[in-house]
Amino acid sequence: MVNILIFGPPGSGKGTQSVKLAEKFNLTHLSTGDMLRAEIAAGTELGQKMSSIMSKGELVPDEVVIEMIANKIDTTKGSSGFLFDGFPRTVAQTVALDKMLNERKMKIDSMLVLEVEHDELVKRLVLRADLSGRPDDKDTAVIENRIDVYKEKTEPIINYCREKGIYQSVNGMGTIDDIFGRLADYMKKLM
Ligand code: B4P
Repeated sequence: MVNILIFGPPGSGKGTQSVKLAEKFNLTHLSTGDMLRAEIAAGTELGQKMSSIMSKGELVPDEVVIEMIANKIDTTKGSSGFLFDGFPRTVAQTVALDKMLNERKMKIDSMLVLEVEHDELVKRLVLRADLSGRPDDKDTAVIENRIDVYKEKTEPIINYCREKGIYQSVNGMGTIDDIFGRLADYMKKLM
């Protein structure tokens, strides 16, 4: 089993690259953003509660996403590893993931951090808004808030992973294929 965190600010290409990496390396792609949007689309009680938090660009409560991830890990059979996309987003989520994996005789093997300039992040998300219809992509003030939340609550995870010796920075600027090539090179060393 190889378990990887794809990490980076909103718009850094986590979702885009995770789909391609999961296919190439036969990993199970777990995106908490996708899981939450599926709850909203299905009109569940949880989805209704989370919708207003997400449309403001704030993080949903830790316990909600931790439970979602634990369920997915336990119900996925025959996987050769997990690619975590958009999870963890707080140090508390990271500690919970570590514990969850340890209890199941697994660990986080690497954290690949996509580095992208601020203006490029905003540009990508504004462009995506038309296609995605996502309320959190439509408004530049919400996009800026998401980037601020990332810096305040999510970026501290980098130090946690650096201390564990699993942090790897990756240039996230350029074409989707260029970035995929860089990520795939790191992945090959881990497989
Ligand atoms: P996410 O779904 O994770 O949203 P995201 O940060 O915007 O990343 P995403 O993967 O979608 O975008 P990507 O960078 O691939 O989360 C949404 C919300 O859910 C959060 O704000 C939060 O409220 C909640 N949530 C999710 N997980 C949570 C957690 N663990 N805890 C608490 N709350 C949580 O790509 C963006 C765009 O750029 C795409 O259109 C893509 O085509 C384009 N792009 C990518 N690479 C490019 C490139 N190289 N060149 C040009 N365009 C590129």
